[in-house]
Amino acid sequence: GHHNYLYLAMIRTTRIIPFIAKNVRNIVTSTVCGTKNNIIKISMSSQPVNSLSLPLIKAVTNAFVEAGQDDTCKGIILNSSTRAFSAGLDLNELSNRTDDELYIFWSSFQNMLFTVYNSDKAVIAEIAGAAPAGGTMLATCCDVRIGTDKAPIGLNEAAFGLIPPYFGVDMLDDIVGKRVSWKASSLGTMFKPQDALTIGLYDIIASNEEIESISIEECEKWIKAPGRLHTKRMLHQERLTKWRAGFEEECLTFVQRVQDPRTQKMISSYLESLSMKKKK
Ligand code: CO8
Repeated sequence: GHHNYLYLAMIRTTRIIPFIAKNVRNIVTSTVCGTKNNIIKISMSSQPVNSLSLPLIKAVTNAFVEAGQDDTCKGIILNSSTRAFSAGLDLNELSNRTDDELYIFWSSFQNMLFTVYNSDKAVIAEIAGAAPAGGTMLATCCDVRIGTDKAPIGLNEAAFGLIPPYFGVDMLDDIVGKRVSWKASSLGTMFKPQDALTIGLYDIIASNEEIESISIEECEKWIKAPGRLHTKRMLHQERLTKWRAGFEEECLTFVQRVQDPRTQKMISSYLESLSMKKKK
């Protein structure tokens, strides 16, 4: 609305560095960077590990929408200012919820991934910490993934009893090929960074010190290719069409799966095991 317009006007005229996306309780910040100041860095900062809660999902979505509306912005770098890139879905969002809450959650999650995947900007994922499950999905919706040697990545759902969503597997298929993707999603494999590089899930491995500058360099390389945008639109068309057509049914399937008492039990014991780990 009006508020948004003023906010965008502020970005265009003053380019204050860093500016904070206002509507998001500071769990996501957007900063301008790059040699021409035409890259927006979107940093997720929901402590401790950027698990994807509804507010974080909405904040990431808004940050991408706002960057998308900024014509001076040519590229986006998505990163994290916590120790993980993202711990995937916040499993508390799946525990003891109503059908409506789950429906809203899953449509918001899908909407975030579409928004990232559908972005016209050159989008780089700068991954300096773990990116399991939903974290992987966020990364695979970007054009390029740059990891560090401290950043395992993979659809690990099956390793603890959940089913990865079909669109997450689709995205992985497109990057590493069907056999590698199907095998990894069935076993719930978390790839070590070097292995992720070998299969093409990471495009580059960088040191912790260099990852920021390498991400900018890579983003500027993508920005420079004159045919990049139309090629991206062409290549993404098929997935987007399938995704849009299946959107609502996917939400209903999700609600059903999550409400299954076995799933509920599994989620609570997994959450418990995560917090037990810490007490050791
Ligand atoms: N959800 C909720 N809380 C979490 C999550 C999560 N995904 N991940 C971590 N936390 C919590 C921990 O319980 C811990 O809480 P507390 O401080 O209260 O004990 C806190 O965050 C910090 O976690 P760690 O101490 O484990 O932090 P580390 O730095 O040691 O490790 C990791 C970070 C590697 C990210 C680790 O936390 C981890 O492996 N987390 C689990 C990741 C995971 O398996 N995510 C999958 C989520 S499922 C998903 O994304 C897709 C589901 C598909 C749909 C299903 C349909 C049926």
